[in-house]
Amino acid sequence: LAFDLLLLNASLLPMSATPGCATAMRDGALAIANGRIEWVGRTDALTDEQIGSARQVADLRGRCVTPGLIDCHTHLVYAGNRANEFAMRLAGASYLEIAQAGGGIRSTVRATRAASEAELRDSVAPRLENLLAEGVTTIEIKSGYGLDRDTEMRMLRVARSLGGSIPVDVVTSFLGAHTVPEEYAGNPDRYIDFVCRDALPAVAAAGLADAVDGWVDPGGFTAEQIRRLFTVARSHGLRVKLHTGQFGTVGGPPLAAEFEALSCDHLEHLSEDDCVAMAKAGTVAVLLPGAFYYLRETKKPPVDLLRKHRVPIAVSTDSNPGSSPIQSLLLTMNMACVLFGLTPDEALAGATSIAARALGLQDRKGKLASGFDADIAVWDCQQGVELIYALGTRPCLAVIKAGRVVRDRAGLFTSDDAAAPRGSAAAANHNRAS
Ligand code: DI6
Ligand code: FE
Repeated sequence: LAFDLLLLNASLLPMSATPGCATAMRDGALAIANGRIEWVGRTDALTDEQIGSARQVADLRGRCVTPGLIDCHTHLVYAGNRANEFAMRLAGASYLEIAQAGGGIRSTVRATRAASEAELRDSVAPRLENLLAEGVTTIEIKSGYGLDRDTEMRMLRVARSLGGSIPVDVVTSFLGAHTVPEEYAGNPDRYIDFVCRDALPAVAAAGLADAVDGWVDPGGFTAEQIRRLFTVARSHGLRVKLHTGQFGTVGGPPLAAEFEALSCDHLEHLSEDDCVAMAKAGTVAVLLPGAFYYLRETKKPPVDLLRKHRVPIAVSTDSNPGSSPIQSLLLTMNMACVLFGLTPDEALAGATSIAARALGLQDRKGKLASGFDADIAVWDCQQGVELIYALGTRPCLAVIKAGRVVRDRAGLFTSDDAAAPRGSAAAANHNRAS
């Protein structure tokens, strides 16, 4: 069996045991064939013949290799920005006050409704590029800035189309129940009727959503309103997830657990009973330290309780124009450690294997293991903790997506080797290394 691509002498962070990923496997090797990881082991376990017959070989000389990062909660498709609200909050206004005065999510809804599909696509591409430059290979993108049927569908079409033109897997969530739009002001139940009877069925029929999301919180919807939404989601065979516990406790996690939600997201306000229910349902806790940071919150998610009850913890940017205008998953992982007290191990797992689980992709993504998708990042460091320790260092050297080298900033895969006759690739690479 010939490999398409062989990585040699890497410090591998396979993420296959949780926790325990900070210690890299030294002198690791990884073989790729047909877009999948074929084999993971030690370089000295490979025969010369195996190395010689690989189509392409790269000697990574001790550099870290992780699964491609996964950003499992973003609102990346939107028009306009809310820099003015950032300034207002710095001057003392609160996020909920701004929202109640017609700003907040509704302000982005106005801009997004006015934007064409092409305009939305053009504005999201550079945001996505910023995430991908840091080794992200899978991203979840939500709707939720349309809040009418056509704009919600336009957002989801834009999100879906990105995966076709950019080397990234995009998973979509329908977030029609993000907030009550202006035209339904004061009538949240009537708006939920619309979402359940009109928007969600249309989205489901068009195959535009992989999951259904909502917001249960003070300032958002009630658990009873979202129960109606989740019931309709289930009737369409769609998994659910929930924004909840950002500003208070109003019954989000138990509802999510009842519907075996993929994840509950935010969770600064979370009780021990909530943790028990989530653990039992297999629901992932997605922590969003960017929103905590930007809104200058002080109440942190109860990480000790999540650990105690073995609720899997993921970390995500929540990238959005209001509460978390962040296009860096590495920065977010650093925040999860510095602000919330996650260990570097937990933050790495939270942006790989556990993030995959939050998207229902745990059998294919987020680990370096045989049979998994060959989505891989190569880093300019020797240990995983270095990815989290420093800020602003651009440590991602190369990205492999579905077995193909799609980014190679340091020429690790450049290819006098690829052009060389089979059998001499390893030798050529070793020569250059010396
Ligand atoms: N929580 C969030 O963090 C985003 N939505 C939500 O319910 C923020 C969305 C925004 O402010 O535009
Ligand atoms: Fe969010």
